[in-house]
Amino acid sequence: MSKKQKQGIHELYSKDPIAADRMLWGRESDPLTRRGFLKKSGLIAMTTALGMTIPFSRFMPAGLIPTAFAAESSTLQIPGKDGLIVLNDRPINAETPAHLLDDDVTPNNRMFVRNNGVAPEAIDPDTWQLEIGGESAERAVTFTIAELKERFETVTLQLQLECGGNGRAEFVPGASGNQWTTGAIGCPTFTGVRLRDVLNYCGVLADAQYIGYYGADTHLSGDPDRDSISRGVPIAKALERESLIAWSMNGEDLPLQNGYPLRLVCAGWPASVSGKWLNRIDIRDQVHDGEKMSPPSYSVPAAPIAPGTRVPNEDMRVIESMPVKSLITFPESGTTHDIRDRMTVRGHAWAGDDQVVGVFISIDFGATWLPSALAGPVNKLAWQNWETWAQFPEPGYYEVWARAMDVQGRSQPMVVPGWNPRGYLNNACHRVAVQVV
Ligand SMILES: Nc1nc2c(c(=O)[nH]1)N[C@H]1C(S)=C(S)[C@@H](COP(=O)(O)O)O[C@H]1N2
Ligand SMILES: [Mo]
Repeated sequence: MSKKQKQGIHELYSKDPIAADRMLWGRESDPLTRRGFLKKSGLIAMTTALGMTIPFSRFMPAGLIPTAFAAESSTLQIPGKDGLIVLNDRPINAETPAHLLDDDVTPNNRMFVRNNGVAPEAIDPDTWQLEIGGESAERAVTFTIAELKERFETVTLQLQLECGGNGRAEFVPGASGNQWTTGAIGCPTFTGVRLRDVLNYCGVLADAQYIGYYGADTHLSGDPDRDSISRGVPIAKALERESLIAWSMNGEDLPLQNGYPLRLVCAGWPASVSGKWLNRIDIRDQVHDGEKMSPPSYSVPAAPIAPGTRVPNEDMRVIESMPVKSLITFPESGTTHDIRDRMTVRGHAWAGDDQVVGVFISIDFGATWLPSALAGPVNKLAWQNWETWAQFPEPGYYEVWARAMDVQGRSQPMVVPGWNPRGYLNNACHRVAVQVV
């Protein structure tokens, strides 16, 4: 698909999205009920902009903007990160385009970066200290990284980290914050010690409720007394076998931007609970009250609300396990495909603390779904790989959609779910554009 083809409607949408929608879909279209059809003039405008027909246009949900029109952003470079899209350079935030997440295990140079503050400098791993304390610790203990390695069993697990705000860019009305599309997710292997072993060594008192982490990054204001972020998890999650204090990612030192030399990994929950540049963990006798721990941070309304509604903090709840989701990592969106060939479609799927039991794809805007071959996770809280193929009936513009279902029967919505003020938890189906010739 040429850049020029994409630009036509993208321009139309960026100038006046409401007028563009009205022109294409007509007034009567309702994106929530999916009633209403593409107007004939709308179909003509869309196919003209795309430069090709849309064979399954009769199934397009009302208000759908072809994913081929998604805007492309900057390619500023972060050392050690190749091809990531930088969303913000202070603090540094960068996401990974879906097709660069094709590896079963996310390489270090493809792992997204989400910073709330400024990464520490001049780090010496030999003198780095991790202090364990808090009201519910029997005794406070300080460890060097060498002592952690010496004293506790070393484990390596593949663990998925997804930012709670991944997908935020799709909410309407928009939410402020980094405009993540689909790339604030990754699943590298981490090597470290189990958090539970370290906590038990220090002694977890019976009244322990939560753990809270502290990191060595500095607040954007430069104020040394302010934490950029200090979150945590309930004690049960902290004591899970998969919760790690890790010094290594894919067999190498953690990349600086991913928390070198030490980080917490509590996978399956918003990645904001996985503290980077880790230098302190408190065992708390109450819900941890660190920076960005309480609503509205990393919180959603306790009950559904209309888009755009203001929600008082007391009506919000802190996000725990993340919802079921999937990503198409091959083909790359915008690809051109020969009609004679069948097209391999593959990607990953994950479901917070749960397992994924099925991934389906659609090439006709969700009218019909094809199952994929889905592998089990290599260990609990790792994403799962899936693969299938599609054959197209005629040339034209298609979208491949993927939809995963978790073990509890929960599935991804085809439209953006549950609007919330901060734009968290968008687990709508991933869509890639394909031009069949
Ligand atoms: N110390 C510290 N830990 C942190 C953060 C941070 O800004 N500082 N960001 C959190 C958030 S919001 C996310 S999504 C993940 C991102 O991890 P990554 O940058 O390694 O992908 O780290 C979490 N841990
Ligand atoms: Mo995050």
